[in-house]
Amino acid sequence: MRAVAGPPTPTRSAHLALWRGAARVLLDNWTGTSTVPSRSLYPHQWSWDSAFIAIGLRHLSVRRAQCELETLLAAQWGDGRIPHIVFNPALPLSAYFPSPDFWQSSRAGKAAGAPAVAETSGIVQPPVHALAAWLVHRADPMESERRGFLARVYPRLTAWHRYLLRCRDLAGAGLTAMVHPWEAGMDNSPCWDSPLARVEPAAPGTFRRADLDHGSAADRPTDLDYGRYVRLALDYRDHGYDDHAALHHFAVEDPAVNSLLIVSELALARIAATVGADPAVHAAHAERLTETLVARLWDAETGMFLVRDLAAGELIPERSVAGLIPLIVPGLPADIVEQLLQSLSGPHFHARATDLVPSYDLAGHAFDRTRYWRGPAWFNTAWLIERALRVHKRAGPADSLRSSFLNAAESSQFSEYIDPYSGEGRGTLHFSWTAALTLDLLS
Ligand code: 9WN
Repeated sequence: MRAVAGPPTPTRSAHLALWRGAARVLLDNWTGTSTVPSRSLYPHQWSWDSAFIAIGLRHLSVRRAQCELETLLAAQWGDGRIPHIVFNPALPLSAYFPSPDFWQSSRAGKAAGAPAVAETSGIVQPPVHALAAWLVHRADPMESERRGFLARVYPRLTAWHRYLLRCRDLAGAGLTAMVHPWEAGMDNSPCWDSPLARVEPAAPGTFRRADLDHGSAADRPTDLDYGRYVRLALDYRDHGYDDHAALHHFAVEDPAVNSLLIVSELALARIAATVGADPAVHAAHAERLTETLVARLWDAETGMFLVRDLAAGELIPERSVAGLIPLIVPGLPADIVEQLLQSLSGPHFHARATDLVPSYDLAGHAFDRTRYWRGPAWFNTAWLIERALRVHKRAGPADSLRSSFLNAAESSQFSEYIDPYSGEGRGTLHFSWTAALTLDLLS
């Protein structure tokens, strides 16, 4: 399959070097059927990474973007879950931890319908996929239709959302819950500190962290975090990845995950209308989820959404970028939109050096400007907030965020995240979603 850049546009020609650099990252990280987030730190296929990557790849090659999503969907489990990692069988087990022999998906996940053809993890990541599929379709609707792309992915995406809405509505209150910090995609967010404190960590000598071969220990989660991640994943695996049988010592309703589900349900409604299915059911899901998101996770006092800890039955008093991402939901009440916009530009999230939103409260007790999801600003969340600002017709702040994003992507060599005060790149370089979303903002 040949990657072809689309026709030049005025914005793109003004940023030709940046465009080429971003395209180079995606070409280098392409494996033949999908894209690795990073050749060194993350050498397999990740779920929400692939959704963001497809959104950028569509500007290079619509067919490659379709293939990215369909490779991931081919590893979907019978119960509808899309696993957070699909492993490349050609790599040694030492390439990444936890490796396939840890998850044991094809054996331990058999009853839940884990595929026999691929080894995967058993947990999930945020549902950006239907949004990505719709945007990939929109990049070239005729090509998409000719290849039957939407007709093929629609039943799989519907099954995915059904899994999240039925098997993962653990509180029975109408929101989807995440059962592992990796599922929310923001691994060591301070939001997880209190629910994680209840989890007995696995003994340090029982696993080996491959991430520290490639990333700095000061930027990554701690060994204690890892002990707890390992314990939670092993408990889930030992219960056959069965959501009803598992004990779920960690279970949270996350505002970012639920708002991405809403936006993806709205995308699914458009996809349904295009393939001749019923869009009303998806629009109804989106409406109900929006009402429930506000009822269960909105916190007027902080002026943002918070995470709900299901075991404690209460909201976790930590401000993180996950609580601002619901701004992407078009049907939010106007007063909530106003308060979110104020929070975004207020002292907890506006770092002056960059408009890229820090992952955690700048004034928070656990803020750490370099450690992963405890302060650094990430490009995928910036892209979501840029889109959110446009949903609510805030062109000025959206333009400013877009330009900060592009400057930071360029100066940091498409880094994984940046220090929100200095703008310095941190984590791995040539990170795929940073490059992909750069292409999208340039297009
Ligand atoms: C665990 C791949 C993934 C992202 C996550 C990010 C990080 C993995 C890790 O990398 O998580 O899934 O090993 O730290 O937190 O959002 O999808 O880029």
